[in-house]
Amino acid sequence: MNTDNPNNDLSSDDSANDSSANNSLSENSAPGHLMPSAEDLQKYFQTAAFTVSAAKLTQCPANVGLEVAFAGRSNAGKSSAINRLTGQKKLARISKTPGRTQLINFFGLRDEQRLVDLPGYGYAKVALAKKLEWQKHLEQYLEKRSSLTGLVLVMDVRHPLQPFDSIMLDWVKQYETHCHILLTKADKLKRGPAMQALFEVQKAVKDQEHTSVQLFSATNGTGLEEARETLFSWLHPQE
Ligand SMILES: Nc1nc2c(ncn2[C@@H]2O[C@H](COP(=O)(O)OP(=O)(O)O)[C@@H](O)[C@H]2O)c(=O)[nH]1
Ligand SMILES: [Mg+2]
Repeated sequence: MNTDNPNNDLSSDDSANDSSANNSLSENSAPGHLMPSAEDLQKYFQTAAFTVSAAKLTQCPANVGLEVAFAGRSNAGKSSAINRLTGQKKLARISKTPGRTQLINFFGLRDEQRLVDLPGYGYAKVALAKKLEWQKHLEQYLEKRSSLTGLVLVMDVRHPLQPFDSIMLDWVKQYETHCHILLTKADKLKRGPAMQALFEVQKAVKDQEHTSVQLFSATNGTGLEEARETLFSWLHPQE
């Protein structure tokens, strides 16, 4: 059954398209973790609703409950990933002008759980001073948000592990946050090259604790259920 939001014109059955379910390091679902059905996961993420945009830490919602933040270079596909995960085509505005918005966008799920769209980085037209200011705000966010339970690091599968991504991976190590890498736009590559990219990134992060990686596509739903399961387990640590 397809219970996707009517706004979503990607009308294919999510689970049928999830062709990469076994492709990731499978360290995300703790033993005994009760995982809802694909349909219930979809319903859970569909409850996401925009809460607030923050230009700095003091404007963020109360630091209670748990949240998962999406980081990545401008244009990597963060907003598209959030839209696909929540089954809401227009939730996180997909910008055709990369780097324009420098705001942290919060989307509330049920029970003080949130998804957070962090500002993009790496767009050439953003001045250096702006980039440094952004970096300061982002680091403050990562350091001070005790409700931050995990970071989704979104990379274009065709250009993974850029300098920005390495900075993020260092911070993940420093702040001991979970990290799940989405190698997105997997629909742009044939299976062979996509798997090759997956193996390379897996190899690069194999010594990094609490870090996993998978293929993803906001366009055709590759890896959708796997990503939802990872985020759900982070947001429900006791279940
Ligand atoms: N083919 C394909 N294009 C994608 C995918 N995800 C994002 N895009 C495109 O990449 C561009 C940037 O996406 P966006 O979500 O705005 O990136 P953000 O800057 O990281 O939030 C847009 O033109 C999207 O349509 C995907 O999985 N497959
Ligand atoms: Mg965006």
